[in-house]
Amino acid sequence: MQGIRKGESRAKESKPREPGRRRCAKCGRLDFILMKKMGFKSGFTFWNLVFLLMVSCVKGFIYTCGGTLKGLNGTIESPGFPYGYPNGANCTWVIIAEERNRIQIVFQSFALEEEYDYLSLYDGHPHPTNFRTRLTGFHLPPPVTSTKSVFSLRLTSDFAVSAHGFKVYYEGK
Ligand SMILES: [Ca+2]
Repeated sequence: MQGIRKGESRAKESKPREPGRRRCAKCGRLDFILMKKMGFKSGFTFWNLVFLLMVSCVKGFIYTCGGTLKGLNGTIESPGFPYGYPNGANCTWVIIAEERNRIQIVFQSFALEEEYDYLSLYDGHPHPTNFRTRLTGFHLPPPVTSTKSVFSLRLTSDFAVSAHGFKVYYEGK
């Protein structure tokens, strides 16, 4: 299975990555319009405005989601599945099973922009010491079973190009 926006992906590869410029293209236009309306009353007003726009730009870029799941079983889908997850996603799901139980996750669908967007798996809470593997691309990963009663997934995407996303079934055993 290939990405849903193959053309877009290729266009991206042919150009050098310019995160600052791409991320703030909208803000740049807004900046210009606002400056025109307000005029340059003073340097202080101008730099205040630039700072506010930079803050709103960075805020608008990050998309957070996820949550804590405590049921015996269930499914997790990336936001927007299967029509594409947002750019700038930083979503963490923590699955908590009953004590002494293990958690098995079975992938039902998986498509993330290869080498740019990732799903990180943690055998426990989403802490670097629990890091298990990082998945990307368009191949369905094999099932994974935790060694503890907690298992976490974290989706991170960059600033451009999306794909279907993922869907997993989890079960406490
Ligand atoms: Ca991406």
